[in-house]
Amino acid sequence: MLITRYVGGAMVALAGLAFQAQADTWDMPTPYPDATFHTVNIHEFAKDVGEATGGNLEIKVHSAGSLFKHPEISKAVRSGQVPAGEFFLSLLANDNPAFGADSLPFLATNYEDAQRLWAAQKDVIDGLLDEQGLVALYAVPWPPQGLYTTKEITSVDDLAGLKFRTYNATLEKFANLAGAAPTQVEVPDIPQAFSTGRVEAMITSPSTGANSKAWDFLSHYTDIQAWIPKNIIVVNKRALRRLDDETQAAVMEAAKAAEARGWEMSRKETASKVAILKENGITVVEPSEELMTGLRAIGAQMVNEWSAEAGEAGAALLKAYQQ
Ligand code: PCA
Repeated sequence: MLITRYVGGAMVALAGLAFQAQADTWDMPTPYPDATFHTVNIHEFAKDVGEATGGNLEIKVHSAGSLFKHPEISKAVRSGQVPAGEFFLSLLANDNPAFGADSLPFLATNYEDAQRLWAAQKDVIDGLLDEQGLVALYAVPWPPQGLYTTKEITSVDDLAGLKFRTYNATLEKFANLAGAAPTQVEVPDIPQAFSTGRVEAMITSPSTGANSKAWDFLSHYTDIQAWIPKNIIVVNKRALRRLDDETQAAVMEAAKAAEARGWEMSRKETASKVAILKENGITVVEPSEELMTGLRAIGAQMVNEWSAEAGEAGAALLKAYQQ
């Protein structure tokens, strides 16, 4: 199916040279299932672009890692295999630590701070993406990240040895420092990873917990509000420049609206999804002093190490954020 798509895509690209007036179709891979608010927002974005361009640019969303697996999406857009895509921004932290600033524990834990952090990150990230032939369309945060377990957790010691589901290198490090045993699992695979016993705890948002039906395999949600990480939607620079000026402007306009709408959706998700967790029998608890002190100490160590790695760009970013 994938091969057919590529062959089809190549033919469309060639035909496009002969028939300039032909409408464009963009295949857009995304990592998360359709019910995820990020994906809902992307469908809305695609619809806005279609309408604003009178059908000149059709964006076809391929959700839940169906066209490319999550770790492949940024590379697929970079290489031009697809013109646009969505991914978890901090997955690029290997390329440059600046990409991972929003996943640092306890640096930005409420929406106001997250917004200021994004403002401080934006220019640095635009520059880094530009070097990769990418243009950022917009970024939207997940709700604050909380702790899901099968028992009450009152200190970092309680996490020792737990098989811990993670989603990026930063969380893997956090889990390791907390004495847990991390395993990377993509969102669509969460239910199976828990039901087969590969993992038994995780840190993620109320959204991902509720959408994964966490109550089927977990009992406690501790509201540690550890960080507010973002998804980013990027486009291949050449693919964007190939569009006529009006269509490019329509894409950028729709992106701006999608960013504002997405942040609003994220805020609303927090309370509504915690309520769903409760309704389904999850015990929602406020973290103990002891747990928070322990987790914050790990966070402080990680921010220090990040700063050392991130060099001047990181220092500038932190300074802009802390002002
Ligand atoms: N959900 C995604 C990323 C952060 C979040 O809240 C996940 O769990 O992978």
